[in-house]
Amino acid sequence: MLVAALRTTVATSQVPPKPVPKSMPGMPGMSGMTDSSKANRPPSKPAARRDTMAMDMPMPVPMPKGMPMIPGLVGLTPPVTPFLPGAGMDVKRLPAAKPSQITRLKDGDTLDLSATFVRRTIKGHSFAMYGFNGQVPGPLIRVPQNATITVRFHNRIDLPSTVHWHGVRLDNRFDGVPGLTQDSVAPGGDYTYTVHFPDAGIYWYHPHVREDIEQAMGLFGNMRVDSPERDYYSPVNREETLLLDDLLVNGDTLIPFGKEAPDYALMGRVGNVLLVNGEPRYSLRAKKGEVVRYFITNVSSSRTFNVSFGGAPIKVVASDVSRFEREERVPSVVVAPAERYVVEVRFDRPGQFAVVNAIQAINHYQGEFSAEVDTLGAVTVDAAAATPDYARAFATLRTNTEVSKGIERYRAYFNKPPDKTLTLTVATNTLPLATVQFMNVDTAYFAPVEWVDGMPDMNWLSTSKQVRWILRDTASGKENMDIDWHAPRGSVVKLRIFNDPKSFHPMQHPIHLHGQRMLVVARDGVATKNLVWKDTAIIPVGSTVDIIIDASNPGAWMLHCHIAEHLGAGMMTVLHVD
Ligand SMILES: [Cu+2]
Repeated sequence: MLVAALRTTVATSQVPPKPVPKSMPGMPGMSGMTDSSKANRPPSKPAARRDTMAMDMPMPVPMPKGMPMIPGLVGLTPPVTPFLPGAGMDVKRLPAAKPSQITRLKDGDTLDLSATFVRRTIKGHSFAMYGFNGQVPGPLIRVPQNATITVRFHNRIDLPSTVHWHGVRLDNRFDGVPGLTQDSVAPGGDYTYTVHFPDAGIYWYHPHVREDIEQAMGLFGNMRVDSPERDYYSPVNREETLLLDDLLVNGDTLIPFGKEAPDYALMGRVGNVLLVNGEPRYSLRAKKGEVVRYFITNVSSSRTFNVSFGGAPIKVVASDVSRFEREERVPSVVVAPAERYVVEVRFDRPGQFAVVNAIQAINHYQGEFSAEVDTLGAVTVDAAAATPDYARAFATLRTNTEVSKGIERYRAYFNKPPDKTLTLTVATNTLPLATVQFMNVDTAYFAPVEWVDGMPDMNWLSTSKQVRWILRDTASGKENMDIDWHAPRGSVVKLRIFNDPKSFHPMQHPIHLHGQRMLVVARDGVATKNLVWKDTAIIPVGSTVDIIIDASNPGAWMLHCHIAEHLGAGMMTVLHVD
């Protein structure tokens, strides 16, 4: 195939130009202050910048083994100023990131939440990164259902920021979207949020400013909302929280981000180190027969995970905003960026259970699909039996009739014509010629879901200056923020989303709606048999997905792709619930 031939011929005459070291002017508030005891004070003088830390764009970016860069791309760099948070800081002097700690709050309580610099050591390399309250992941905020808490956010990083309370149907003023519900919080600034939790389940918080940088650098944490019902979930021996992430590392440094605009705009930044709770390896010691309830959140910028537990039986219980109508046994659980799943796993025999991400990779150059298994960690199960023994409860697949009853009044809308239809597509300009030529061939085949980045060079070189990801309103032809979409409060809206496989570079999009809950009622005309309330739904390439929105929470709410770089490349609109 033409492209494969292109790929295997490395031009030796093209020597990458020596990158010009860029200083990083205009990044205010680089305070170097990370001690949490000082977190409430404004930043003082900037940390000294050492010349040896001046930043270069690494050349080339990490490529999969045996895959050289396309000759036409060798020597190119993305048309943005490279930016790495904390460049020039003495990493050794930063406080080491602490693991997430549980913060139990009750109705009326107040939490101080500071975004600061921390030192993270990953596979022997230390990086200046971000954390909330010195922790990565940030504190696990645990609250009773219907609690209202106050969160005093303190921005002590070097970029403007906010906090978005993902999946929480709260008061619109506190949704954390700059330019829509608030101004972004400047470095050194503060903002007070009131967060009300109407729904039980697992949620997460993260900035809504340059997610491609801030989230990737460690600003994320979970909120767990406890139902007052004692048997809301089945009895288990243990509960674990898994935040799935990845990080793009190049030797002993991170690949810089684009200062003015996100790079990796085509596919999003897909890391080459997989992380669970911020660490490259998850481990747990359990007893024979132990049932573990896992609360799983995908906090990565772009990667979709497919998680399983070494053959141990898995029961899927809940997702974003509710439990499922019926519990089901599943071989694995697919989690797109920003989605959550609650699963129960029974480790029924002694031994090692590998926690893996098993996916189908696509090699864009050869047009080949191949199975790939990454180990995320391991559960070591001892011979001693767990007590109590929850084998019987685990074997029971519960029916949550309350969930079905709650959905009943929406069923009349399932088969009506859509109120709104969106097409997902992309527009590009001034991409390198080699990339354009390649894409014209590449689009001849596509994967419904791209699990890995099979074209890191083209992806790296693309920025949101050249790539515009699009939500297009079929009726008006309007795109992204030009769509003027209103729904009366209390209405039920049927939204149909079609992911156009004929676009320049088709890709799956995890579409997230703020402040409301929604049901995925059909995929490609096939009705969903087991419903669950969601706030994020993956739209595979070529698919048509029907969504019912419960537009019950007034305000201006973002609807956007949760791939951080796609959001950064414009893939967003607003639903006004009047
Ligand atoms: Cu997207």
